[in-house]
Amino acid sequence: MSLKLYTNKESRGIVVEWLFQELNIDYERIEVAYYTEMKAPEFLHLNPFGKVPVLVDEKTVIYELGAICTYLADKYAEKGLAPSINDPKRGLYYRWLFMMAGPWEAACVDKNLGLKVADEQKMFVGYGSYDDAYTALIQGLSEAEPYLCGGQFTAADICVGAMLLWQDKMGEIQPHPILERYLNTLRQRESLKLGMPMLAS
Ligand SMILES: N[C@@H](CCC(=O)N[C@@H](CS)C(=O)NCC(=O)O)C(=O)O
Repeated sequence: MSLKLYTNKESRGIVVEWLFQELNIDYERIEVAYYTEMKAPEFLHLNPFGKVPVLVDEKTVIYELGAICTYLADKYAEKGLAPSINDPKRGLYYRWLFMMAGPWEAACVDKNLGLKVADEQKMFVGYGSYDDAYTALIQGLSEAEPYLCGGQFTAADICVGAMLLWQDKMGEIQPHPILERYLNTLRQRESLKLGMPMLAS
């Protein structure tokens, strides 16, 4: 089988499994143990960070969740999980994917670690402050109709949605009716129930 997903059932690799449900294609799933297999030389050769998920497509090795999802959505463009290359919605699609992997994740990790950004430091910090990132998130979600790129469900909904569903379940994100409306839309997708059942309810 040409597509191999190195993952762990308790990792963000489950997000790729949600995407695979939407794509409805076969892949080989390889479970990698934390601490041991993930830090072994053979695995570090694939991903020097020693983290999952990693997708291998023939000789191409892709790590970073956002990169994996974007790659798969484009490789199987006929499945409609990405706006086409000339569609202006592609800009929105990229904005969400990069925002989630960059400023949003950094803001949340720093918050969980108890790191506080002083007002005078905000200009050096890509996300400004957690409150700025949250405001941007809610403002963006208020424009979802019902998905991030309008009527088309895309890989951005999978990357963004999985993160937000997880944070909501863990009580790590301040509730908001706009957030709840978006998450409830995602919870109705059959692929979520199959790919990431723990986040479907
Ligand atoms: N930036 C990476 C982060 C990957 C990551 O943090 N993976 C965690 C699981 S969710 C991991 O493999 N941790 C194992 C370790 O650091 O030892 C991505 O988005 O793919």
